[in-house]
Amino acid sequence: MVLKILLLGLNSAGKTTLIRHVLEGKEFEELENLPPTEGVKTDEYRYRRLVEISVFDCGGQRQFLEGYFTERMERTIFSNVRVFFWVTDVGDRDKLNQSRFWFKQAFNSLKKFSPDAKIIVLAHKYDLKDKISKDDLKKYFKDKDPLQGVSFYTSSVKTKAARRILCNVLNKLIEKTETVRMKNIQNILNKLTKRHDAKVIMLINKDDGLEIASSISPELETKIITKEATEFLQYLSIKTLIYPLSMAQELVQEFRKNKFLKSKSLNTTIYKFDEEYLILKDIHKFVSLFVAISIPNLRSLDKFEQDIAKITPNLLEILKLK
Ligand SMILES: Nc1nc2c(ncn2[C@@H]2O[C@H](COP(=O)(O)OP(=O)(O)OP(=O)(O)O)[C@@H](O)[C@H]2O)c(=O)[nH]1
Ligand SMILES: [Mg+2]
Repeated sequence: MVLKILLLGLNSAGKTTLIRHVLEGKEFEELENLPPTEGVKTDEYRYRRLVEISVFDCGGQRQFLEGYFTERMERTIFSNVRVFFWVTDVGDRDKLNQSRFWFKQAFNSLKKFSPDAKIIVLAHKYDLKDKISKDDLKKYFKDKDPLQGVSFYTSSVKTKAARRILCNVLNKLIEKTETVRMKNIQNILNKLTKRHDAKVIMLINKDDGLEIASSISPELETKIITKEATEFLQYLSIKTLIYPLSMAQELVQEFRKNKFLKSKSLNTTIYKFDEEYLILKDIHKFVSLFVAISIPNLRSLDKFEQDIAKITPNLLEILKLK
């Protein structure tokens, strides 16, 4: 099953930045100065390594927009859409009128070719100080039109709100179709967590940096994620903001002191402080394991690494990477 996502909006609204931020795990600074998108750009992604997503990112310059509604292109663009994002730059009041106009065209085409698509208007660049509020945008877009079933959300690549919104929407879509696979992965991680009394074991998709599944020791579950833990995970390119992962704050502070242990294997990085270890291990070109664990001696670390080697084939099989 491939999920088709359609992104439209006026030029410079932030569509390409937004989608690459979420699905390629890149931060705002890495995405500055992207060239304008020429016509329709399609890309395939593996969201959380669990589902295939086909993104239609449509350049928003006027000459392109006009083309999308011609008989030749309309069907191709607007058919089989699961989620439609209309991206509006909330800092650009002068173009709101145009944005509303083209949104309504797109809305009609969607109703014709993908009547079941989820329709979302993003009040994007919400980090800007001078902006139109989401509620005002909603009023303006709705006008006299009820726009049944259209949801409005604020979004920003700078504040990570964009990642939260897009992931929420995508997670809901895959919740039902991927339940069994997710449960199977979860079970494997839970067993390992229990066996070694680990604090956190997370399986991560390297493309988007997002968690595929995680297992957290019960005593940590109630703690809220700290800012420092978040920063540390970001340093490791793990995007956890949307997950209720908790981490011991002390581990992160200790990490700053830069104690650092080399592992025997090249694809593993181990950070050690006293008896606490943070392990980041690539188990595949596309997948890593992140582990926070307390280990009394190197022998039990060896044992833990052996257990990881044992479960790896199963995990890869469930993720269809074998
Ligand atoms: N402040 C702020 N700027 C953003 C945000 N997202 C994107 N931008 C900026 O908006 C500008 C346009 O971004 P693009 O992603 O190229 O816009 P686009 O909608 O793909 O434009 P076209 O391809 O021409 O349709 C860039 O300078 C981005 O850095 C955001 O969340 N906040
Ligand atoms: Mg673009």
